Amino acid sequence: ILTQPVAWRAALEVVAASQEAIQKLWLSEQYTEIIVTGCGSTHYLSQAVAPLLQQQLGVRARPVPASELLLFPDTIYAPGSRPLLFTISRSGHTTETIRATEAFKRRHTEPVVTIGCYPEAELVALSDLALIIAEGQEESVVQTRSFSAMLVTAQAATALAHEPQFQAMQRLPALGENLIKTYHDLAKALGEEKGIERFYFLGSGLQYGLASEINLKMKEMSLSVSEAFHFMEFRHGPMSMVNERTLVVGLLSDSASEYELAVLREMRALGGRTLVLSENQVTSKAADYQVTFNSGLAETNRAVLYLPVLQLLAYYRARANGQNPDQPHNLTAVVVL
Ligand code: F1P
Repeated sequence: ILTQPVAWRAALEVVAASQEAIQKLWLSEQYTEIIVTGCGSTHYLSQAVAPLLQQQLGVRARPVPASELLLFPDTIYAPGSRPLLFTISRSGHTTETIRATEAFKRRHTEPVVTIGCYPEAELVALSDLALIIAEGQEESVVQTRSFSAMLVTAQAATALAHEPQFQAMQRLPALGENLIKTYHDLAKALGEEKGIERFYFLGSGLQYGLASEINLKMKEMSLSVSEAFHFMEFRHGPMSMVNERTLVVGLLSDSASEYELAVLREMRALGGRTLVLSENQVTSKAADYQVTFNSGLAETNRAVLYLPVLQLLAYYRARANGQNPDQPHNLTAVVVL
């Protein structure tokens, strides 16, 4: 978790090296929509990447778990549509993702793109374009460094459709290092705070997939009560779970922050505590604790900055609960059907 900005730097280099192929793909008229797929963490990464692709490239894009794509293709592929398949897998060996890709190739002639961390993987051999970040490899079963490196890869690849954004993103590794240094103590203190028993991660738009991923980190590493919701959805029922032992974590957007801050103020009034992650400092009425990026980057380019402090929060909660954060209960690094 602490050294991951090194992997972000490597991700930016991999994208720069494939610049021509990526730009050619974005300009291609071969496809009419993009389906983004993965499993577990990489499904949540798909949830973050699909809205990013749609916003940055102006093409319809949606996330689908690889198992659904494999088992229920007729609920996903629309008649007459020409989808590009965008697969994401740390290992490149997860059976559901591989089988869904093979089935896609039997039905469609459109390209397959993959992001992963292992160059020799089966999924790489099935793809027309592979962006592989070996620096993202990690020993833990839980995805942290790999997840953020693959996210930077997707962000940087879409930024190539808007050249100045790609240049601005070169600042990310330094920003990440600084963020980890500044907020490590806060993450540790909150992770170890036994007065907090429930965690809710709220994110909307580009941030929903990230909120889901951090919820998974908290759950699998520390076996805590943890859920993710779209900001406004939280008020339609789930907020009945909020009490003085609750931490509500808000991954703030740029465009709807007024609404999101109103939800957080409401949760504080119900007795919950709030942690807000945002580009700029927010009013203390909405936040008990704050992580401020001050990155100067557009929302489409800085998503990865939401991750390290929250990964650390889950790590310290796991330690405080007596769990091994690298090797959660019942999990293996690669799931085989
Ligand atoms: C997908 C995944 C991981 C999870 C665990 C089991 O792996 O579900 O997200 O943390 O390691 O496998 P991959 O396809 O991204 O390698």
